[in-house]
Amino acid sequence: MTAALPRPPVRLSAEVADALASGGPVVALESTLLAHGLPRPDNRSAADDVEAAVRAGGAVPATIAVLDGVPHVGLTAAQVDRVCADPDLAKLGVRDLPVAAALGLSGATTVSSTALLAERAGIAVFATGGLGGVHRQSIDTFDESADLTALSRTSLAVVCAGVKSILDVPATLERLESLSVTVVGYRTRTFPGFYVADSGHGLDWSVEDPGQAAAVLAARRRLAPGAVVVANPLPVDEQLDPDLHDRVIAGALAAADAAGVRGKEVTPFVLDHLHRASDGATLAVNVRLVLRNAELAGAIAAALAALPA
Ligand code: PSU
Ligand code: MN
Repeated sequence: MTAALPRPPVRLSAEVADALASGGPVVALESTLLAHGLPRPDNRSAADDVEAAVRAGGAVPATIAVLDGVPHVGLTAAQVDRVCADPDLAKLGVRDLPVAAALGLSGATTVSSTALLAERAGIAVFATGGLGGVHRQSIDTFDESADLTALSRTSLAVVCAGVKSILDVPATLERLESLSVTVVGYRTRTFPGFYVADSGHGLDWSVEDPGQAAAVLAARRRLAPGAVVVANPLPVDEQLDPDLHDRVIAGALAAADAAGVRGKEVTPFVLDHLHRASDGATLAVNVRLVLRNAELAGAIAAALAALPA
């Protein structure tokens, strides 16, 4: 029998290492949404804008990706260039990390793998756009994102605008309950609908400010492993027109079906289809909600750092 398993080497940028060493606020950011969720070249400026939003919220950003087999937590500008420019960059969930590490491969990290690597680095707050979840037709395809089980094991606050609206939202909420993932609305008792403010599904709990979100996370960390999802809706005046939303989503799902797209290609295919079918409207809203989540995550990290130990 082995003693504790060795931890995978995680390379921290100097700024992130300094912030963590002094107990300062840090926010993890995933790279799949940059590499596979947003089109090139817009993804490159979005990457900078997301990091700036974390700073505006009061924390140090730590964008995470695997480069030449090494998980990097906090990227240089040249490393962000690599993530955003390479059309063949792999999409790495948790199960893909050992292969990338052993074979020296590079890839963008999803919510699941970013959460794991962030936790290993000692980061407690994470911002993304929308979580992966249970796909529509999952009864036939068994397609449920590894994000959900990962969040049941990692002790982070994850700020998101709900789950991507291409998914089966009520089924995803049921799975989050089964997995004992804590879910709170940010100033709302309805679960956000990603591109739209309201998914139509209720929540049991809400928090009113970053300090309350930080206190819920601190209590969760004292209790048992598992994430706190902070669901942050877009304001109604910034959401995608709901009629356009329903129309383009139906078209994108039908296109994915017709093209026979399966597995981890589904989410990038559908997001790309939506961006085209809406003439960029979904893209603008997607970037906007990620920026809002990043800023709120920065404020939650700052509030967490200010809590008494
Ligand atoms: N949120 C976005 N855009 C994205 C994603 C989330 O706004 O591209 C990504 C995340 O990285 C998430 C992944 O973990 O989609 C889920 O992919 P899958 O459904 O294949 O598990
Ligand atoms: Mn999937």
